[in-house]
Amino acid sequence: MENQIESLNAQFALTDELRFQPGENGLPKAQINNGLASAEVYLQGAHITAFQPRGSEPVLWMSSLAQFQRNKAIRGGVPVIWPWFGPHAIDKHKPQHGFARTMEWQVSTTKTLPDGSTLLQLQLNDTSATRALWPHAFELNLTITVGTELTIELTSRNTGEKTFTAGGALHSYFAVGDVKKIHIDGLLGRHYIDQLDGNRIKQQNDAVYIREEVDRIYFDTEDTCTEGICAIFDAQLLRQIYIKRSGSHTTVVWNPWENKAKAMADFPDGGYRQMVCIETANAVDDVRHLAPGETHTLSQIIGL
Ligand code: TA6
Repeated sequence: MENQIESLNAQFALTDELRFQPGENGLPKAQINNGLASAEVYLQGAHITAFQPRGSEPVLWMSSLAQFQRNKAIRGGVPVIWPWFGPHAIDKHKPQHGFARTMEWQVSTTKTLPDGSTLLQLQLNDTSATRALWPHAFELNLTITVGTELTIELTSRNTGEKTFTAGGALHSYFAVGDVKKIHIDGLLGRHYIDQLDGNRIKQQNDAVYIREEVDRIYFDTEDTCTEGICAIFDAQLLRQIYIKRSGSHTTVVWNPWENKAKAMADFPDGGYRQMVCIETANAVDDVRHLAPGETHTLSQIIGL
């Protein structure tokens, strides 16, 4: 572990701005601190676990019971979901939400940008372990830019000989003061699949309020958030978190509420009050079909 950290810092550290160090449970992470913001990214899953613009409260929610076990999903932050969203369509024994979030990614680039932001790029390629789960050759790049905004770009490339179909999501957990005192704009008029009511299709006729368990996949939301603001209005923290997305026609909104929170070992019982997930996704019919050599980029820009 120490050699890995030393080698990473020798190759990729940026003086006083980006360094690698052992994180929770010794898992390697990048610690980013620049004049604009701070952030943390674990190599396991290319998992962003913190983002905090200077002078603001943390933007992402992390579970206090997150387990940071090798090859296990980390609860909170921004899990990278790929190459399928939700349970595997055929084999329920395959990991929920795919394998990208539990594999160790490689660092490919670090850079200080002219505006003072910090860029970190991580890469995941197919291995015998991934091919055993999903029989395709791929290159996955996650490009993270930490500045006054957090920009996350997940680019998948088909490096094989046959077309593949991939879904995914940037499964972002946002920190709120009290979920009962927020509302979410940007989804008005959109239809959604209510995963808690027999996958019935419903229409959003108001802002989104969270007063019970919510698990919805909004669709035909292409550019919803860039046309208007897809945003969390937080009356307790007196702030608005906006989310702009591209490469996605589906947006997932999730809050486990009390019972589901209690049922998850890595989720504190009352934690549902301080978080909401708004996920930029390629889910359901929005999966992407990539021919050999083709790429797709799913991206999310988060700001205050
Ligand atoms: O965010 C939507 C969702 O698919 C929910 O149904 C819930 O399962 C959540 O993801 C968390 O999934 P995870 O596998 O991280 O526990």
